[in-house]
Amino acid sequence: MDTKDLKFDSKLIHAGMFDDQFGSATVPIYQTSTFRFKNADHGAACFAGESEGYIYTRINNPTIDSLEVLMAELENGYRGIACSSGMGAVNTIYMGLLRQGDHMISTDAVYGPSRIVMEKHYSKFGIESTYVDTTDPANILKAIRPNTRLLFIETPSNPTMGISDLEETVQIARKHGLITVADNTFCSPYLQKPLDFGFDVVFHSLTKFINGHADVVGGIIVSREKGIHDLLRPMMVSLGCNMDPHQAYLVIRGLKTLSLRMERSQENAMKIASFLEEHPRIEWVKYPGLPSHPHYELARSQMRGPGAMISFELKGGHTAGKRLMNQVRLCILAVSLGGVETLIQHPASMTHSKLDRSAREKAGISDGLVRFSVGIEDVDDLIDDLSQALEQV
Ligand code: LCS
Repeated sequence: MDTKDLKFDSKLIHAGMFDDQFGSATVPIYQTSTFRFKNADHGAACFAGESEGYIYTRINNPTIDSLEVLMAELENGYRGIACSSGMGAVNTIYMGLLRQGDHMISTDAVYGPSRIVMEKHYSKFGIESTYVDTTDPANILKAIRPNTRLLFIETPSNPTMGISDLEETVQIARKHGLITVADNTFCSPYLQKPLDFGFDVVFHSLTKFINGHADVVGGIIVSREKGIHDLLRPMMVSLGCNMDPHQAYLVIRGLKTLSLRMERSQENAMKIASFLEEHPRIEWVKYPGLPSHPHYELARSQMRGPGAMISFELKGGHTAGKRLMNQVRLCILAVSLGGVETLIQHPASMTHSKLDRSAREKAGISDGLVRFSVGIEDVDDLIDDLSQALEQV
């Protein structure tokens, strides 16, 4: 069935599905590493790209294909490339789009490892990078050099919740011939579609909202056009960071409830952010759904909703934050995000601990910042848990 013209929620259920010989209603798991050719000529034709047959699961597999088609439809892109993790997607993008002597501009508060791998490892191969606060387009303009090739932004940023202007970023990039990439992990395509704003590439850690059940690690890249897809696809295959068919099946299953989960968790997040903002033990709260957020209007204009991620700091900084994290009972003290369960973590000592302190401080990741990923539990229970924990701080 052609699902291209269906609405988003119908695509979640039906896009990427294909007919098989048994009439399966859900995508079967093709748990096979390799595929039998009909004969030697067929094998040669598959390798030559002259036949559509499957070859080997690192290269292609029907279950993984299904997820790639589904994600491309949700992001309004050409085609997806599923990866073993979000970092697999990041490295496929860096390796596929950058050459020796190139320069990349990125958001200073990106997910820590996306920055660490660039600064520590790609620099060894002559690739330069500059990390700036991309919420101000003037900073992007100032950072552009003659060898700048890639503009890699994360919005909202992890963990500072900064919002970069998608439209303006694309305008700057087009004027200077830069390829644009957006990490859409905090939003999922339910809340934000960077390709619709003209971005060349969007990617996700599927581990988060898209799978949504804290039981899979995965990543996906969706390109707007065939040209960039054709650069990235062979790179993923060569790096060997392909997704596994069972992983793909679980993500497809998780995706069916994306809209329901996003709606419920952002409704909970709005109530929790308001509760925290009014609490006497809280210094500040950053949540795009609160009018106090510095980019509240921009978030409203480019996101369908404010999402389920909140950053805040307690009065008493890190010491107080540590006490809070040790006192919560229902909320789980763990990294990752975007699952049905509420998680709390401390970026400076956990997800962003490998960045040096000065880079963290410059990016707004204070030692006292606590990050909260709101799940779909009953919000009253979550607020009760936070209240009792805050009382003991
Ligand atoms: N991009 C963002 C925005 C992320 O938050 C993460 C993981 C990645 C990429 C990498 O994806 P992965 O390889 O883990 O699938 N973020 C994590 C976090 O904030 N806590 O634990 C992992």
